[in-house]
Amino acid sequence: MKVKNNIILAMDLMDLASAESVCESINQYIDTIKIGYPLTLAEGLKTIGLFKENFGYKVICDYKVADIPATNEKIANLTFDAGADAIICHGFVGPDSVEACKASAEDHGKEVFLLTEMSHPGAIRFLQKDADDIARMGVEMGISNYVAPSTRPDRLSEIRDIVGKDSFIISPGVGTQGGDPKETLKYSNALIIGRSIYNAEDPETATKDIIDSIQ
Ligand code: O7E
Repeated sequence: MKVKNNIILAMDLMDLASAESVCESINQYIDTIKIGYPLTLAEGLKTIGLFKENFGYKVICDYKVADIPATNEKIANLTFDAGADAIICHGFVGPDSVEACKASAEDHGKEVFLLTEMSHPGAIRFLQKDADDIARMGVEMGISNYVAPSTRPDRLSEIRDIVGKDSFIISPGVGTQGGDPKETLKYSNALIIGRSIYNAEDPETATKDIIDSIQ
């Protein structure tokens, strides 16, 4: 996936009007948006199509799919049928569950991202122990897109070593959670950024400042 300016907007505002207003102000700088449960549960799956039609964005659906294969397949099919370009699934549920999302993506000609380690402090307790193995599983399965944390560059670097230089990694945790944009892009292909942009007094200036900082 090609991502303009290496920035994916994490749009977690919970009403479409506010979300669209932020998008209008930064539209010239981004072409890829990630939406998750906050906006989808508030406004429905129609948001996927609206971002595509109104802004021409690539839409990554961050539904962190983590169920049995049969249920994962239903969730992924609904997401792709609504127009998503990619879906994010959890890896800890194992290869059969991940395969269900991957197969749905392939059937629709779309992409799947495998979530390895998460960016928040609590991820250290359980997920971190298995994150390398989740990444190795992804490689064995032929997955080429990954999510790994910007808040721990050492871990991000280790996950990059496992998935290889040709894999595509996107990283949340920049800004509000403490991750540094430039440091993150040493190992990652694109930054996932939410509150530092959509909660900024001036989202356009905030976006420009981030772009300047990674030049
Ligand atoms: O901290 P913010 O506001 O910049 O937002 C970060 C976004 O990335 C937000 O949507 C959150 O749900 C998501 N995220 C993390 O913050 N940490 C993770 O480990 C994983 C994600 C995520 O997007 O998961 C799938 C990519």
